[in-house]
Amino acid sequence: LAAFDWADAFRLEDQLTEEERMMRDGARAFADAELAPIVREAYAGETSNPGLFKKMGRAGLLGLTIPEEYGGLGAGYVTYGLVAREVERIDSGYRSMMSVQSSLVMYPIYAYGSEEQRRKYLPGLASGDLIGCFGLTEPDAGSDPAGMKTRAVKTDTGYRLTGAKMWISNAPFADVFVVWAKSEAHGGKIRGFVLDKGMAGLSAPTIKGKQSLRASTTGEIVMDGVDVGEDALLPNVQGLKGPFGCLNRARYGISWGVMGAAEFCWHAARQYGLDRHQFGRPLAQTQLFQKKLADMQTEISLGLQGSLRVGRLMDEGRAAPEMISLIKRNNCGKALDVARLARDMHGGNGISEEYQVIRHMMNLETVNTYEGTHDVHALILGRAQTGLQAFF
Ligand code: TGC
Ligand code: FAD
Repeated sequence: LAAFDWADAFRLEDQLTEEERMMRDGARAFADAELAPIVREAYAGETSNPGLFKKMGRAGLLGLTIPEEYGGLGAGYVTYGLVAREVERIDSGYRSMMSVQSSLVMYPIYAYGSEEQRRKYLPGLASGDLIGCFGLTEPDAGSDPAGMKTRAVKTDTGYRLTGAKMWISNAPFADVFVVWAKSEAHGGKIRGFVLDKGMAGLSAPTIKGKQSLRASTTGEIVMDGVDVGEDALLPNVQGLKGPFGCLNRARYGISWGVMGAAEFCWHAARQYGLDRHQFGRPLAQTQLFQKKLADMQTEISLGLQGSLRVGRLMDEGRAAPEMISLIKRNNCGKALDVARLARDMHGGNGISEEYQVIRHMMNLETVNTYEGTHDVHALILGRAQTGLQAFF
């Protein structure tokens, strides 16, 4: 009979290539050395260090799937997912910093940009010398980005952008802003623009007071008549499929990432139950405690297996967006359940930052909401199986 590894129930390890394992181990070493020691202070102080981007860049974690000629590694989507899992094992905010840069800034410049735009931005974004952000959400358009108000009006030399974006990761310290606006010159269709820090009329105030994802900096993007040249337009896409093409990749990465956060919480709860005695025996020797551990193990094992399958299909060019909705929704929801259980299993200690499970729990509230809420992904899946649109 085969041995059972409680921490790797379906032998995920055996399903990875040597190269994927190597990249994963590198990301874990980076996360342990550079992120774990600073996360508690960063979270408590609601600060994130922009210098981390250079460290991530040096470790090869930015733009993993972008070809080497533009500074990336040309790696596959399974590798990308494995790296997200290791970074989010430490904190969802750090994974957020990384995935915005890779999937939401580098990917659209690579996939929809001109050759000049690729050469201008991608190497600096891959090394972390440049920091990027992605502006889709607005104060009055979140789940329904088609309702955006930001406008691009044609001028003699290019476009003038006016509008405001809300809840934008990395915006306050970003050098490069990928923003989406309705362009009158293109029949009101949504188009992507790449803006540079320092342009007249462009600002990015910080949103303070977040009780979740505090180690990642979030801001607004205010565009008060920002004049850009024709060369700021991403020429090769129009319509909502532009931003959604980026979201597919980021949502997929999140499905792996949240499993990393959930694994941290599960392992912490197991160890706590082994160490702590009540009623003369370890908590882990009670039936209720073991049932909770079994639920955690089950959901995480199934979630990882689902992400691996979708990752392989992405690498083969056979993944449908609905598959990504399924794993983003389910893995976020289950990770949140696991974190809440782990918080409970730590008793009073569970609310202390020292044990870290409550930080993951708070973070996962954001991750369950951004990149399409749990319910919005349910509606995407509902539409796919009934053919009926239930958004409005
Ligand atoms: P709908 O009519 O469904 O589609 C409009 C056009 O878009 C195309 N499309 C897609 N293309 C590629 N991939 C996908 N996943 C796509 N989904 C739709 C579609 O084919 C169509 O193309 P065309 O050529 O026919 O025009 O659009 P809708 O307006 O009905 O949208 C409905 C809905 C709810 C599915 C969608 O709007 C949605 O997903 N809402 C959620 C919004 C969201 O996810 N926002 C994320 C903001 S970014 C963020 O949160 C970053 S946080 C990152 C971090 O910090 O880590
Ligand atoms: P709403 O759309 O107003 O939703 C509120 C509630 O209503 C939710 O429960 C939702 O599920 C529900 N709901 C909405 N529509 C329906 C419907 N048709 N039927 C039933 N229920 C519905 N955006 C970016 O563009 N770039 C970023 O970098 C970025 N980073 C973020 C970082 C953080 C920390 C946070 C919190 C958000 C970030 N976002 C970013 C925004 C994020 O994508 C949105 O918050 C998210 O898409 C939800 O939009 P909303 O907040 O406007 O909520």
